[in-house]
Amino acid sequence: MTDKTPKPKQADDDFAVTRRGMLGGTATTVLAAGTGAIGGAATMIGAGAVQPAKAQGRGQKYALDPGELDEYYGFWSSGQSGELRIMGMPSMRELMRVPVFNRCSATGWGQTNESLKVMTDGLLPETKAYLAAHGMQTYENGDLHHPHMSFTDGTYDGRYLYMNDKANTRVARVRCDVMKCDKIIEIPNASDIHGLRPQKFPRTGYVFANGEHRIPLPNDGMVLDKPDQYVAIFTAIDGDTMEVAWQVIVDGNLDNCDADYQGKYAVSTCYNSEEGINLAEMTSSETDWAVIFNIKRIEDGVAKGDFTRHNGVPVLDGRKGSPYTAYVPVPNSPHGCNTAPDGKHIVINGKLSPTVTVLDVTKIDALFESGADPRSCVVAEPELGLGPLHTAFDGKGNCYTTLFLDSQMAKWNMEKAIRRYNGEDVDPIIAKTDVHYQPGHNHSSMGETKDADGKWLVSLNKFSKDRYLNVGPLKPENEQLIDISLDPPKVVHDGPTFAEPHDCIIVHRSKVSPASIWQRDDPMWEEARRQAAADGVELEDGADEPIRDGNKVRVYMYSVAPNFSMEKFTVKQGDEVTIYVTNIDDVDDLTHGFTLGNHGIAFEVGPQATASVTFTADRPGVHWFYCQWFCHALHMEMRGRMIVEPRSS
Ligand code: K7E
Ligand code: CUA
Repeated sequence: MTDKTPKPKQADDDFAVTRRGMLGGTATTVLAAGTGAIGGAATMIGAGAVQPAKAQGRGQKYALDPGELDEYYGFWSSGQSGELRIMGMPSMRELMRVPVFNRCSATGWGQTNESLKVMTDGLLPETKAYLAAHGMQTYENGDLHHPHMSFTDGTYDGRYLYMNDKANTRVARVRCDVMKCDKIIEIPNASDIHGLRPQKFPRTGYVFANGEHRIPLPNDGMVLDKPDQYVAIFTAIDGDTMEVAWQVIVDGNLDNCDADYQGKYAVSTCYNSEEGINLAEMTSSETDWAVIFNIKRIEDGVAKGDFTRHNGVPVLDGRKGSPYTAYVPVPNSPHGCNTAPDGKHIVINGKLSPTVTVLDVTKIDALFESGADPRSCVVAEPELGLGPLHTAFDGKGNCYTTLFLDSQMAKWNMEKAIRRYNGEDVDPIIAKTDVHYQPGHNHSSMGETKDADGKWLVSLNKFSKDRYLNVGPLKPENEQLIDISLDPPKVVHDGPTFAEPHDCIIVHRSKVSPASIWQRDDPMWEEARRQAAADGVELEDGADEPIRDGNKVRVYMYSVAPNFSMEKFTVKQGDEVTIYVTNIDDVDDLTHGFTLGNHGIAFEVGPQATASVTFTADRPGVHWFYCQWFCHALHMEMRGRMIVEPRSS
């Protein structure tokens, strides 16, 4: 060791803790046996015993050795970047980016015919018309806040991830077998989808999505500046077909939502009971609501025709007094809505109130009987600190609530909070952990399922301030890994992130098993397969020459490292050219790409996949195409020419 540079204190400390792994574990065991054993423990572990923090246990290992795999997948949103990110947890290493609502330079998402089909099929006719009139095929931005996995029987089932786009009122689905988006739908009648959660039981089933802003219904210009006629819309999407099943009109603005473990109810936080349109109006009332949706009653209402159809969707009236909803008064402007893994409690986070409100789902049936006290399902309302936004759980009866204004994570006990509400003199708060800074969402390992395991918690902090080297006026955000197996919980790792992960889930790796290469019969390139069949071509064999069909030209090539099947192809200026590339390599990791120089065209072709792009060849001359995905020692040589003959005059 020649490096004498002092190490940062934090790193030193953690290193020491890690090295003491076995020793610390022993201390925990002995301490757990009872106070009488502490003396013995001190003798046994020597120096460790005089440092109380270490005497409580070593904590879990979060820094992995080279080549070591993480225990969890983290699925991260990216806010205004519009993509999904896959992290390894607990190492917090970013493993992959999955473009969803955004245009991706690397993969060609938003440019290939296959991705454009996903991005355009589910748009409303008026949106398609608007985009076409402005020379666009689809939106190229999104605001992806809430990624959640499909459930079966109260836990993740590894089929799909669902996510919202607040910017352009859409909901998307990502297939977990290939980690690519396969459906995006625009939600009619609503404005700006925000809160989104899948049904937990018996399965997903429905994906519940909140339209945050209030708009006229229909929003066709007939009603304008008359906010009293605006409505907010709660939507249930069929997670299998990705079609809207039904919608419910509510009072106020919808924010976040969650589902119960019984399959009976969904719950949304609802602010702006004042139905104001500016900040002062929206926050003037002391109370807002948690709105409870009675799924069975709504389905019955749809079956017996108690709805109005808008844009082809049955829309039920769930405003106050309707049989479909119950409005539970909670303090002003609630935000997060989180169902506890005990299957019984739902936590409504106060935001402008220092409290969270706990609902007992077993008391919700009674709310739908006439004359019920709407607060009779409230069983606790602990005061935690300033700005409670979201709550996570450890499956051991404890809850972890982000305090935005206090920059803290409050650990509190559900049972104690209930006893306190019932008048006992007991403090439900167990610990407060400083985070850096201003946390929004947090999430615990498997925490939104019945399999919550109480190991890790991530705090997604909106500001990194001084935590990293300054990179200019735009700074990263900061996510912190907290070991919640320790008491008090301890921040063990920082991770900077680019705009702007709102939310995440932490899924045990046993729940997910993606494929390593594509299946040739994958539906993603169904249309390419159909067109090739019509042209008498097998995609994996390619065609020797372009196939001409008027001024439409189709080029079928395959790639096998380090070659494209065509060294050159010739088209005429003005031709509408479609290039299909099929990667016939069937080896892990062997992705090819196709970049056409000076045409703004580039896309990824995974092993055994087909991808295609359509453009007009309007530049006479010689244009090189090449593979941009490093695939072989001769990757740099993997290229060819597109020859464009000038239009004959
Ligand atoms: Cu900002 Cu989930 Cu969109 Cu809370 S949300 S912080
Ligand atoms: Cu193929 Cu690089």
